[in-house]
Amino acid sequence: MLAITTETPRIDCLAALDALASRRTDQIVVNTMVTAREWPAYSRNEDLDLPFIGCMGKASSLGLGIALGRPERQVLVFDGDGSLLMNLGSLVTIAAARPKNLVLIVFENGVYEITGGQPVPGQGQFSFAALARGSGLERVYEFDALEPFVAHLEEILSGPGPTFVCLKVAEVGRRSPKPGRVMGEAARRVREVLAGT
Ligand SMILES: Cc1ncc(C[n+]2csc(CCOP(=O)(O)OP(=O)(O)O)c2C)c(N)n1
Repeated sequence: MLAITTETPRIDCLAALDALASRRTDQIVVNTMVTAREWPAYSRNEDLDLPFIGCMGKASSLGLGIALGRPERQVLVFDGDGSLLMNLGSLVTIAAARPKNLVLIVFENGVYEITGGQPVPGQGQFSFAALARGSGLERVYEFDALEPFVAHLEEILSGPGPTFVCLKVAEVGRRSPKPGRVMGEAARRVREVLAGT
């Protein structure tokens, strides 16, 4: 497990999305919670984006299913901390299924940001990285500063998964725009791209 901590307490969530967008190539990106609202402004390959709206807790499971169904294609999942807490069992399932092509990134901001910033239970008392390790995942990263995250991004994206990344981010801090695309349309477009049409 790699845990890099510095004096900078929290990563700028939007800067992290920008860094991910600039290194993302042809990966499918499942994005949910605050990232579903903010990712469209950064994504350079919207045809392979799957916004997952309202389905709190399920992004990691959806990402696993897609990764197993399309093993030739890397799948990135951007999850919320409250959301992942609702489905911690998916970490065990992912570790057991061992999808080489899955990268699960949890944006840990400590709050339910899109519903108004209510605190996520247990803040500061638990560690996603430790939960991931304890679930059987081996490639586990945790960052609380942008620079080391960016420095490790290539390694994160190129190494064999399943890979788990915890980003300790600050709240975006504004009312993020509602996603413009509906899930059905996005899923149809992803299917078309994968089918080569
Ligand atoms: C099963 C279920 N419970 C509650 C909600 C309402 N809800 C939608 S998003 C959200 C908060 C999400 O928080 P988090 O996963 O931490 O993501 P953030 O908004 O901070 O990015 C809540 C409570 C829901 N959509 N589904």
